[in-house]
Amino acid sequence: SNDTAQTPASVTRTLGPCPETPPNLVGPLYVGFDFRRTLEDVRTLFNSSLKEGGRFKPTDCIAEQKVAIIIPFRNRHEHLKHWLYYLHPILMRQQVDYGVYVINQDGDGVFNRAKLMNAGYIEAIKDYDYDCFVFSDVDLVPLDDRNLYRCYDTPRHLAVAMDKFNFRLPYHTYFGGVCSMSKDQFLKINGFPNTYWGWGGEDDDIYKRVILRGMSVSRPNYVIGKYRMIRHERDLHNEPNPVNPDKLLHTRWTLDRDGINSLKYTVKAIEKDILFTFITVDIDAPS
Ligand code: UD2
Ligand code: MN
Repeated sequence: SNDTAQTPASVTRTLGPCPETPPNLVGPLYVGFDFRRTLEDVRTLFNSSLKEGGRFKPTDCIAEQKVAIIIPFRNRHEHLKHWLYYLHPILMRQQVDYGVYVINQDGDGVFNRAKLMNAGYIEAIKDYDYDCFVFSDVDLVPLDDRNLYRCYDTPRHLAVAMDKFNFRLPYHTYFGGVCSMSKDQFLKINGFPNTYWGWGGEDDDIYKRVILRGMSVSRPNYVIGKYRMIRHERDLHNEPNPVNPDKLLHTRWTLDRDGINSLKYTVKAIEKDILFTFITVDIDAPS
């Protein structure tokens, strides 16, 4: 007979891989930075879709990559709330298995964006088996959700067309703002330099590392790669450092000893918000 209890379909169905092109993308997006928006508003919006620490994975398919989003940070809460408001739904539509890591520099010594990103890489892989890393400024929001936050055959520069540069690259080898690298690609360049204190140069050093290790840079086109940067003044303790441009002449020789293999920092606190993991690190910054 045929009357044996049937197992519900939801239990037996095994999830397939997510489609190559996420099906629910919308393309160009409206982005505005309403100062009345609060972090609490953003929490209310995404509370039910996220897991503690700003973690998400699609429920209807298996994402091919596990992506850690690393944000170098200090005293930019005003920007973070907008970033979270826009990026969470974009990343969900992109069907990414992801986590958001805000790497907060402790104290008020000189800022070091690249060293914070190195620390973010190490902290993220302690948390989950990530194989792809997207490094993003806190003040950059993509204007098109077809700009996929994932890794490619070569290191990828995602922020190719920013409003502040009239939606063009400021120069051909520009690598600032947002980039992605697989674990292999990141390790191939020994991560990022730890020695660029203050504003400027570190993004060019990273670009040089990629080229010196025989890789090329992949990019979206100028339509898909549009971004808005939240307008801001230069922060305190992040002055342009005049020694940084000169350091770029030596990347070829410093790459092997200044990077993820020489990174030293101390974790002061790890706080899990529903929207992000906030990791405060002491990176031994000069005052
Ligand atoms: C440009 C590049 C950036 C980096 C920087 C030079 C763009 C859009 N970005 O940024 O990738 O190469 O030049 O270092 O052109 N931050 C804090 N608190 C601080 C200082 C910096 O959180 O006190 C973080 C934050 O994520 C910020 C990022 O560091 O977005 C870059 O600093 P910025 O926004 O002041 O520099 P900007 O816009 O000239
Ligand atoms: Mn900025």
